[in-house]
Amino acid sequence: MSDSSDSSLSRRNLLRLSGYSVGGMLLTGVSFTLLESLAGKATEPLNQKVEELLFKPQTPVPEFPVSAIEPDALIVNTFGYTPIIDTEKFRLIIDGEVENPVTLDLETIYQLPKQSMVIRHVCVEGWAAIVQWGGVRVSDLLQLAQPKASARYAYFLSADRYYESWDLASCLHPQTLLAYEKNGDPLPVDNGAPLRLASPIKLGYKLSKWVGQITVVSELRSRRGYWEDQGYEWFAGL
Ligand SMILES: Nc1nc2c(c(=O)[nH]1)N[C@H]1C(S)=C(S)[C@@H](COP(=O)(O)O)O[C@H]1N2
Ligand SMILES: [Mo]
Repeated sequence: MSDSSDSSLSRRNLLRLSGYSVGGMLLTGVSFTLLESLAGKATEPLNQKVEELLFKPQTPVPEFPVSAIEPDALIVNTFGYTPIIDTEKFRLIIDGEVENPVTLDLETIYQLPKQSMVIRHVCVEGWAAIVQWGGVRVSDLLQLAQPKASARYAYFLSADRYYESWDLASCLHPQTLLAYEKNGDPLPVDNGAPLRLASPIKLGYKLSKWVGQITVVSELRSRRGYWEDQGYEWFAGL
């Protein structure tokens, strides 16, 4: 970023990120990329394929009005155990096929642009719920880490050992969030606090709760997802 920048938003975010250094060497690059994404400008492409995905406008799914929220319809669906997470010590790790692996605390994540949406959550077991989610776009988080040319998928690893893999385009969809709010309140632990996936483009089992790590990969591993490995469909698009 040049010193002659006149964007106060950019300066603020640069300072905020500087306060939560993710490592001296890569700080400038990380901030630069975030600022460029906030400003809506294309950086000099690292590579065509990932950059294409990062900036390709993806069709948003129509949202519901706030009045359509069904506060009691979201059924807690936890198959293993509910992990106990110390939010002070919590760190989100983004690693794998990225130029800049990052480790982010929650304060840093809360300072990133917040996205709110009212969408339908659909569980394959035959129920659905209209829910409002607030959180950070996964695309903004991946921008910080700068996926390499080889990046094609991302694994979302959860504190209860739940795991899911997604195609990168779905990760980068503007309505794919790591949510920390549900229906205007802080996300309850049973629903995946401090961070859970929310998106109108995937079935419920893709929407991992208690996400602590995003690992970008070029090839899917033999284990693709908690339910997928038991025969459920991998793409699971809505
Ligand atoms: N870590 C984790 N994530 C998970 C699950 C789980 O058991 N563990 N269940 C999935 C399923 S099948 C659904 S429908 C939703 C349910 O989200 P909720 O419990 O917030 O309603 O979480 C998904 N994400
Ligand atoms: Mo589900």
